[in-house]
Amino acid sequence: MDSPVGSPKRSSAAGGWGALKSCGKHLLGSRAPLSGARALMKANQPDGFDCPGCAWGDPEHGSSFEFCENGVKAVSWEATDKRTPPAFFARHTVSELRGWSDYALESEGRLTHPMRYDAASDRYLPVSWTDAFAEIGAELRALDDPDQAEFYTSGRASNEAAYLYQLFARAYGTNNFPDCSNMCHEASGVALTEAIGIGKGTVLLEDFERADAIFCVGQNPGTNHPRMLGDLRRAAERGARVVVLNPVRERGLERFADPQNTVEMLRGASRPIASHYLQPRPGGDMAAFRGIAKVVLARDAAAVAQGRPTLLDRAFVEHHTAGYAAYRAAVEATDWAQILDQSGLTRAEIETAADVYLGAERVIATWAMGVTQHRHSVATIREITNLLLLRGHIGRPGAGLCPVRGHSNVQGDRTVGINERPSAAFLDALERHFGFAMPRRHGHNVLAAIRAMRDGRSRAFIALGGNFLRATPDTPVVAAALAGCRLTVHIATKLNHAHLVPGHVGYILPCLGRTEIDRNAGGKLQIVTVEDSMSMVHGSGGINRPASPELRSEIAIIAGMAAATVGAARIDWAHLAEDYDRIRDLIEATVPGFSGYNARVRKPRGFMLRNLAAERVFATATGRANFSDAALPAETEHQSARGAADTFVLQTFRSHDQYNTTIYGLDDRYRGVYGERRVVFAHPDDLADLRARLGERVDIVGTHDDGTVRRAEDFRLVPFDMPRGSLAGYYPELNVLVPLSTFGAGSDTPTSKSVLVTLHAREAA
Ligand SMILES: Nc1nc2c(c(=O)[nH]1)N[C@H]1C(S)=C(S)[C@@H](COP(=O)(O)OP(=O)(O)OC[C@H]3O[C@@H](n4cnc5c(=O)[nH]c(N)nc54)[C@H](O)[C@@H]3O)O[C@H]1N2
Ligand SMILES: Nc1nc2c(c(=O)[nH]1)N[C@H]1C(S)=C(S)[C@@H](COP(=O)(O)OP(=O)(O)OC[C@H]3O[C@@H](n4cnc5c(=O)[nH]c(N)nc54)[C@H](O)[C@@H]3O)O[C@H]1N2
Ligand SMILES: [Mo]
Repeated sequence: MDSPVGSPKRSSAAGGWGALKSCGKHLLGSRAPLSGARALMKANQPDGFDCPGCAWGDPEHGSSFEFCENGVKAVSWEATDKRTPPAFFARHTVSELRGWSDYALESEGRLTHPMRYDAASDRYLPVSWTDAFAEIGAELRALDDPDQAEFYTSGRASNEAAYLYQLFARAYGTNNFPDCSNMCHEASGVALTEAIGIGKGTVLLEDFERADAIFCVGQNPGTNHPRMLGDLRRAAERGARVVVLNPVRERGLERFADPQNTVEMLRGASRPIASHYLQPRPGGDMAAFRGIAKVVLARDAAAVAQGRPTLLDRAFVEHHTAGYAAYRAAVEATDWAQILDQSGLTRAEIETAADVYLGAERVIATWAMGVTQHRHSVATIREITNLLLLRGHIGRPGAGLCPVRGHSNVQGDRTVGINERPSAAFLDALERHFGFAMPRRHGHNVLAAIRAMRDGRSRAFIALGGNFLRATPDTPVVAAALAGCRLTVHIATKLNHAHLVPGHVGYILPCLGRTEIDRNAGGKLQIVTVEDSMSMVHGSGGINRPASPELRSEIAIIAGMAAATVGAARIDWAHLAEDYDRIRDLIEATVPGFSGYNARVRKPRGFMLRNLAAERVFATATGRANFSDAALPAETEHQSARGAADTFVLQTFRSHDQYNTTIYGLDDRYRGVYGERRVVFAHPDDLADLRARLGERVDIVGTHDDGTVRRAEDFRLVPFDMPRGSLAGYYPELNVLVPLSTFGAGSDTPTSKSVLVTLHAREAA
């Protein structure tokens, strides 16, 4: 039987009853119906915890329960009553567990005890916290140079944990902070810092209530930021235009039934979201935005020539920007043939998008991984920014730039100092406050850390959460790099594959999750804080009983390792871990924007960090917002694929049932895939041809020529509404195909959305 093409039931919308049914299933399936349901009522509430799902902002009136199917999955996955205790590790060798799927490993439930790898029995054995800290400290002290240690952060860590972690690593002597954001929104941080002087977005949630046009580029909010759909939908209902750019037809962006709207749910009604759905070729967004700008500038020139008023915000361009003339020249020099070929859009589609842009008083542009994970991502984000600058769509209500962040606190972790290239000002502030010298050498990001471990230059790997093995490119290389380390330490809630390639000395240290109650020895409840995509900082306190009495908070674990490594003479780590208010006082003293921190985070919605760009103060070298006059890439991956026989450009994205490397289930409901993950989506015409030549199931082979053979085996072909010559499939399974040697210019982000591959018939078994 043929698989469904595109959305399985064209009429059915995203959200709706499917979402409700799925929530029930996940609550029951995680065996956490009670704690899970109780926890949900407290998600994103003033007195509850920040949802460990996405980084979308919380509504102003935090009293109404914001419903989100994938938030339910994130919460119930953590609040499960399944456990992975020492007895589990006694039953299974590490070699055996390496054969398990990501899904099977995490399905075992929460880790309960600190564990140390025992090479003789190839098992993890329980260990005391005291012994663990002592050995980790001794191992770190024994390295020749602190720069031989890597301190990885995953973006779920709270501000307090992240701050203490960077303080530990810097007191130890290194700036090696590979961070999940290196694989995520790094290009946004780099591009926006160059363009507007701050590596963050400039809009608030309220701005979505006032925008006339929203360009939603390269993201799939129906799955990855479901609460954003509510804001897009309300905007669409008011008559705002929502212009989607996505090579793939994502159902959540087409229609959405709000599960929080009882009337709608009973009527089975749903509302359209996108007013315009453009399907560029992969990597074609820079060309698409260049095309829109070309139309805008041509119309402006015509208007001015005819004596009509300019279409641009001349005052803004003149007083607040630099580089306009060079940009205008670059746009004029870009030829339409290249714009149309790279973008894959028609001239008419681009003209229509320009009409929407010109017809709007207030424009917001949002984007995520479809934009950031290409070679020319920084240039693409600069081009999106260029377009907004032309009519002054920054620093006024209802308008601005909105990179939609991934992990719930990835933005906050950066704010409080997780940065391999810290500013001199930040290091100066730390030195003034703590009275000792901070390391000044720039450290490693993710790719540099992998190379250093691979080549034996780095010998210790510490992870504050995450799954470094499965989230990174070239999985076998990273496995060998981790296993070759002298020391590996994973602070984690659940077992994953990164834990199964231990170094010579290997630890798993289990921690409290965000949903759990965290009390200090004196019984005082502790809260942590996080920053969302809109730079709002707010408190988060757990409500569930900890999964095991042995668990410690991330902060307590970092403090324990720090004391054992660098001693307590300069910093009293235990004292800080005793009361997180003390860590917040340190943040306030050393990071700008946090004055009155402890009082302000206890207000219902927290507080907004000052965002100068949103006030039209641009902290760039020119003191203005900078246009970029970059040329289009000489060739996009899609163009090079067409030049090579049988070659496709493959993107790796998320299914509806996963959170990054955490797999909640095997369905991808909005794309009509059930019970499997080894699928590869293709245009129906490409697929018919491939099927005729190769059969139902194929192997995927990377063609990037750097001497490494990359092969992912046994994927089922599924037809989908997407451009010819492109393919799509799920991360992390396809990370074996993503090369370490291709990355974004200026961002070093792996090119997870544009991998060159060929497809092959399955070799007869
Ligand atoms: N439930 C859930 N929520 C999550 C996550 C999760 O895994 N599950 N992950 C979190 C994290 S860390 C992040 S970073 C975000 C990720 O959020 P998204 O960026 O939405 O994640 P992806 O699934 O990678 O989807 C990328 C989208 O970009 C499109 N795309 C691919 N290539 C191109 C291109 O060249 N141009 C354009 N215009 N579009 C393209 C794809 O078709 C797809 O729709 O979500 C966060 N929230
Ligand atoms: N091919 C491809 N690769 C990608 C991407 C892609 O789109 N395509 N996306 C990239 C992106 S955007 C990102 S952000 C990265 C994600 O990379 P990571 O952040 O490293 O990966 P996660 O899957 O989010 O980490 C999951 C693990 O975190 C641990 N964990 C969960 N909750 C907690 C907690 O509260 N505390 C602690 N200490 N640990 C916890 C659990 O043990 C769980 O197994 O992957 C990147 N990799
Ligand atoms: Mo991310």
